[in-house]
Amino acid sequence: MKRIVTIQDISCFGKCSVTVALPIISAMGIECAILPTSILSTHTGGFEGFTFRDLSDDIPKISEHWKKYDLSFDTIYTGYLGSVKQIDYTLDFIDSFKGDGTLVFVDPAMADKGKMYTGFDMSFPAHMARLCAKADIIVPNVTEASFLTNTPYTESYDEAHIRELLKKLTGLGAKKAVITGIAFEKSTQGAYFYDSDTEEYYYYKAENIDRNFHGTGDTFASAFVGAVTKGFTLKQALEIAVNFTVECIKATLPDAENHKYGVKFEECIPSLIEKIK
Ligand code: PXL
Repeated sequence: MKRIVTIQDISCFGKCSVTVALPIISAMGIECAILPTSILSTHTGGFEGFTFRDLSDDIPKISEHWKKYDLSFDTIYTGYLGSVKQIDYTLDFIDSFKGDGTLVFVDPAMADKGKMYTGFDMSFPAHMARLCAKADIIVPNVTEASFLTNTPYTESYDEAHIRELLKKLTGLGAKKAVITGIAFEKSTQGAYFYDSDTEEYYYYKAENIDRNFHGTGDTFASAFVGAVTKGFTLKQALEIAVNFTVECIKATLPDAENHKYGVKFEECIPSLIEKIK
């Protein structure tokens, strides 16, 4: 059985990060170890007065303990990291645990819709870029891709702009980059992939549902990293993850007013299992 370790926060309510990654990756038949970086009462996207317990100093302690047992991981998957210190500890973790065949997968979760998430300023993307430099695959949204590459964020764009962003992203150091949430027209949305080794681009789109739900980036990233870890090609993995994310959004539409609670991915897990058979 393959084994992933995911390094990100636990948001106790409002499905995202670990509470999305762990069930999705487990359902795909992959062991999922967690390295929680902080515990929040809720995520930071729309809840007032959330608590934040910083677990940064536990990261090296957990890592030291794991080293004693020679633990190894097929994939290291990082998501939301709450501070520069957490990024630095995550870089140390990668140095310690990246073996020959280890895939380093970075979701630079820090911004959306042209804005940094609550709690971050514009000095943060340069630090996240240092983490992206150590990755094999990165999966930013358009805002994150713009901030990581010092490119002015624009709400609308054409294909040439996205390809340029993808080239700049791989210039940070990761060989492969995917930009999520790409819509060139109102009716479709998808993810755009670039492999700098083969200079190949691939865009996979599906139906665009014009509602915003929290945690869709984490839903996509978890299904994508799971499929890649299982050995699907990147194109296949992209299709699996895009289709799964759209299904999760559709399942949540009847409860759209609670968009900040996250998507109802649980109802779509049987379908995800079918997709990877
Ligand atoms: O889904 C990304 C995410 C993860 N963790 C926390 C967040 C967010 C986005 O807002 O606030 C704590």
